[in-house]
Amino acid sequence: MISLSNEKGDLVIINEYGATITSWIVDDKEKLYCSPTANMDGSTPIRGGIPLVFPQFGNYGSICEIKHGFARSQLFKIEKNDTKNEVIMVLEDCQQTKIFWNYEFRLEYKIILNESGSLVTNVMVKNVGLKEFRFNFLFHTYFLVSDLNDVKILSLKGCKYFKGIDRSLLEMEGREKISINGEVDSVYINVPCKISADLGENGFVNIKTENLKDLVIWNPWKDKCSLLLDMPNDDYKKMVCIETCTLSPITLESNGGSWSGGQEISFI
Ligand code: TA6
Repeated sequence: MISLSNEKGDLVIINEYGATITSWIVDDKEKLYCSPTANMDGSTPIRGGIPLVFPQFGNYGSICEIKHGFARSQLFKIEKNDTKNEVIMVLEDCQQTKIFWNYEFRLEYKIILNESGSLVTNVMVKNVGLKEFRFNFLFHTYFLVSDLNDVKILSLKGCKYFKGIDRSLLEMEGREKISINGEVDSVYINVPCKISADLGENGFVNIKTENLKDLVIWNPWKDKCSLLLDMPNDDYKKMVCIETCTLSPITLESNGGSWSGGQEISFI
């Protein structure tokens, strides 16, 4: 476990499995949902916090054989952690990753807890092999909410999105404020690089992205939540995932092709 802190006592906790941020406390308040029954030992991806989805989103795109890729349960190495508020973690191809995705890569993940309390997560993916590859990348951020009825996601009016689980229906978002009152699993394409959400008592969040032009909103609601073995049945009421991502696959040429992207999340 790695922890980052700043002068005013804000705190970030990171589990080496998946380099998953499991807790982010700003002004004494937890901002992320992490399931009390999540597995923290790499046996399954951690249910909550900020899991990293790489190299494939869901089961789409025929990129690799594992849902949401493998990065979220692999053990990352700590590359640099010489200041209290910053860490760089790295995942590289190994025998195990090659079973799912036979490419040579380096994924560098930098996490910074700023003095203001904002959380910066930046990723750099490099192709260090002889074959070109394609990938998706996604920050699967679970925000903590105390009353789901109060949640309103803003900034998406006018964006195109795939509605529903089968992702077959492309619609135009007409709502100024998106509320969660049933199962939601929507993939928005080409969203603005500043997204805001009102999480009620849990605060007003701004998400600023770089090179992540798509966005997923997810809440499993009652029925789907009861199927999740690592989450209490009623906990869908305590979370909403707002996932910044790049979904049209990025292609990296062999021998050094690289891509980077990231987000800064801040509460006001
Ligand atoms: O990002 C949304 C989503 O793909 C949903 O369809 C839902 O399955 C969710 O991720 C969680 O997936 P997981 O494999 O963590 O159960």
